[in-house]
Amino acid sequence: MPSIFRANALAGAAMMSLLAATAAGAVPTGKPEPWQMDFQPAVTPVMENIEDFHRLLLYIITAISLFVLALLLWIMVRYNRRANPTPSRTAHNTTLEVMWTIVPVIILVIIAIPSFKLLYYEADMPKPDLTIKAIGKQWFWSYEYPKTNFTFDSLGLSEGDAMKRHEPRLLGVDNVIVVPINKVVEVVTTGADVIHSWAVPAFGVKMDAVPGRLNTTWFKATQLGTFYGQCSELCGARHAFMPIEVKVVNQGDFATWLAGAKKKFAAIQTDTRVAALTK
Ligand SMILES: [Cu+2]
Repeated sequence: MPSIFRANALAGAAMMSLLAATAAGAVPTGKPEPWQMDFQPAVTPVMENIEDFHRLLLYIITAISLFVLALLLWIMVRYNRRANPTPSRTAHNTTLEVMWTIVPVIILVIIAIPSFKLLYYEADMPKPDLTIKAIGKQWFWSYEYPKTNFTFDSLGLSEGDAMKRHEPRLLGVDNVIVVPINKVVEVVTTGADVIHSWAVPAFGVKMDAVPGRLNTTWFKATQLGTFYGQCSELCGARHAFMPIEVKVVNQGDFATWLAGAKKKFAAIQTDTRVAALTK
């Protein structure tokens, strides 16, 4: 084998093993990595299901692409001018036309079934253990823990502060959301000015935060760690500077944090008119 081909084969093999390592559940870092090619590793059941669905689609599109490539190569070799000097004048083939209509329909149905299953799974929230309200503002997030009655603002760190705190650039925040592991966390989103979107890739969560509306999503983190996300709806000049940071801790640490947060952060000021309406 010429050395250039051998080098290519080696590079190919290395790439395949890298992809396999990523697919086979790499250690979650909760943030995007340089040269990352796949999703961030899943840490919630919803994201695991999204990954499964993505893998199914990947197999299907790879098979279709290879099939089309094989057809193209076959036609180029078998039916070029030299190999086939007198071409056939056939214009229709009913069987073939019925087949190339029916087969894609069957493929779409095969995709639709798990797709709807996943949509229902995401939409059907289990009974929440904890509720957090995320309010998108130009350009930061405010969070409320309604059951424990406190609220705080969460601002993206400047580059200097991020470096000092060993936080990733454009992802670290000053006040982190803390949640317990293996608990269903309900996230209620809304916008204070324009539409924002609360998204954390490792959780498989992305929900628009619309002024005048309350949208609901949920996650159940099954691993400890810090997970990052970003506003995912173009909301103005500093859209790129309103990151999301969620720390998943065990129940004991959560209780300690909650006790401290109640003292540190302000009580939620319920608008008396809203309170009267919702009584
Ligand atoms: Cu935004």
